[in-house]
Amino acid sequence: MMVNRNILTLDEFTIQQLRQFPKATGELSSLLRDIGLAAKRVNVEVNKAGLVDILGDAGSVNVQGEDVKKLDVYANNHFMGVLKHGISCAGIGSEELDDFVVFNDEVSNNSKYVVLFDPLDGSGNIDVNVSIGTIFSVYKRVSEKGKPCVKEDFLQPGNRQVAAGYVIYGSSTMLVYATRRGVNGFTLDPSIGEFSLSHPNIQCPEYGMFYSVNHGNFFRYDEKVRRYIDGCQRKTKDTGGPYTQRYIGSMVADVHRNLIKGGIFMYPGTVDKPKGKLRLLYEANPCAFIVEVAGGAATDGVQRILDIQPTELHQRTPLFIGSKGMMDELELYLQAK
Ligand code: AHM
Ligand code: MG
Repeated sequence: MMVNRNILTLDEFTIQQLRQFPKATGELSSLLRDIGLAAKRVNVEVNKAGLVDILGDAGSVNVQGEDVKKLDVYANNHFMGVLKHGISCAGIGSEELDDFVVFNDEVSNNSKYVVLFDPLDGSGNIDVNVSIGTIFSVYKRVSEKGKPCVKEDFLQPGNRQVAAGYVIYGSSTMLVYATRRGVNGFTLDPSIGEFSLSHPNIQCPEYGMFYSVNHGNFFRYDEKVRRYIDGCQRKTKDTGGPYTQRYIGSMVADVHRNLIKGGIFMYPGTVDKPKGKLRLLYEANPCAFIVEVAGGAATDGVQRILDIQPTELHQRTPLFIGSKGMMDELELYLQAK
């Protein structure tokens, strides 16, 4: 098979970016390469999950009170291990762990960044061969270099993210990441085992045809949200509708589709869970950062996701995210009396 040498691998791309900033230390590039490596290893396990005894519950319950799947544990340990042995990360926070982890060795204490991640999002889909993902978020630490990282490093608002991204383990495996300079997507090329730049400079279309929401919760949503969903269905061809409903149950996959094709994803609060289900630090913030850099928007229904000051590692937030034009339209419904 001919290999297209014009296509950059993730490593080549990060090095190319680095070369444009001769004063940069290369720590972020190295961090992204570490994440790419962990993603490739997790991908191998995800692909053979049906064959080996790795499906199903690991028999424990995570800090959110949900069953932990074996693959979640594997992904969590893998991302944590790779970051610990790298040279750029002082500590991590994970959706699967109660508390943040301080690496606390000489190299790590001198590292610039902390990473927060959801090792395997959409884990309810593991057993049925539907796309799942990893989501990550990178912050420059606020604590003093040379010392172990501290909780404040992890409780920064999303607008302080230096980079964020996700990996989709789907029909093909992709890594998408954003820095303030842009969003780029890399598809894993199995013939060389490398993530290769397939979606340079991703821009989220201003409008799209998709709305993604769990309709099963419809009668538990606030009336304004219900009116908006109703509006999505009532739109006529003249008004650019009706929108098509698509909901995978893996946020990464839903957000990815809407990022590429245009659309809106919602996980609103419900009567019984006013803050919804999704976690601010591990799910909402990284996705909001990526979508905003690509030209879209993300709110909790009242304020911009990225401006929320976190108070707890595992806090939840309602989430509305997607194409700018559709988010503006949603806001009209949410602000209506
Ligand atoms: P998880 O991190 O436990 O997998 O939960 C997050 C997932 C999201 O990927 C998805 O959008 C949502 O939960 C689906 O939840 P629901 O089944 O309530 O619609
Ligand atoms: Mg999750």
